[in-house]
Amino acid sequence: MDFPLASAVAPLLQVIDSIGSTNAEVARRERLAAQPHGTVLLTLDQTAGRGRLDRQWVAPPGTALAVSVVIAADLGTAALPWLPIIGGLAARDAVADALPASVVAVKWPNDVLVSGADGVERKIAGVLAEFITTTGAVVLGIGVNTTMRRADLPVPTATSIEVELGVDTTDAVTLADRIAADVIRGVLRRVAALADAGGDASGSGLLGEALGACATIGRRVRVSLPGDRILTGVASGLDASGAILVSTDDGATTAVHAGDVTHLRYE
Ligand code: BT5
Repeated sequence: MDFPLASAVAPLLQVIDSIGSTNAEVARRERLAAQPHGTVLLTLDQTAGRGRLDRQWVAPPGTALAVSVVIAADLGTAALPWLPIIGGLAARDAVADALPASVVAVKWPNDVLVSGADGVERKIAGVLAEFITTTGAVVLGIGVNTTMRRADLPVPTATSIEVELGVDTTDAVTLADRIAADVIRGVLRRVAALADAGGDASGSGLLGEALGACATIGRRVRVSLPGDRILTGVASGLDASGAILVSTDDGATTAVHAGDVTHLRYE
């Protein structure tokens, strides 16, 4: 498989025909020896994809891009929560470019959603960031549903570029190459800007960009917090650490650093 566009933007790129999980493999290699910043592993056949919190990321062979990027930049620990957000922003741009007629947005922290003609938001991409304690690098994994057909969608809440375009003639490798190149370029560009700003998300422009691209801001949300706690309120912003600010009905504002957000439609 040829990925000329992705090869041109990744400092080091390996394309693999099939693998359990690109993140697990890049993390395994990183624990053996530190890899250069921008090392990329990608496949169109990931057989044991991982989501957050031990959930699964599922895609039939050849229908989705799985890409993992080694982030070994000098950002400082406080900036690390921004990496999954960077992954989401890069994936959002890549999908928006492939779907110019669609509304594509980020759901905090890092899901990419497409609004269908029926007004329902469906997930087209997800991000998993894994911190490797031995080297301090982060493996940033991004999955994008490219040529999945409607019958292939793993969950009813999913969609793909092909489903949204309404055509089934797309060349899978060409499309995946274009998406991969956009994702890798978008990740490395934002990480470089964050590093240049000394890890300051506001100074690097990242905070402002995330506020603009994140459909969660301004929405009424339900947040499942670790420990089965639920928070309901309006997402009012992001703080400098990348946490989402949720204003609850009692007037309090809580900064949520980790949780699963549901956009509420009718409350
Ligand atoms: C994610 O987790 O969204 C992170 C997905 C990261 C995948 C990439 S691919 C490259 C790298 N290598 C890996 O092994 N992983 C990364 P989370 O927010 O926990 O969402 C998982 C949930 O999304 C599942 O429980 C399903 O409900 C749903 N889901 C599973 N597969 C999906 C798909 N292909 N498209 C949309 N939704 C999916």
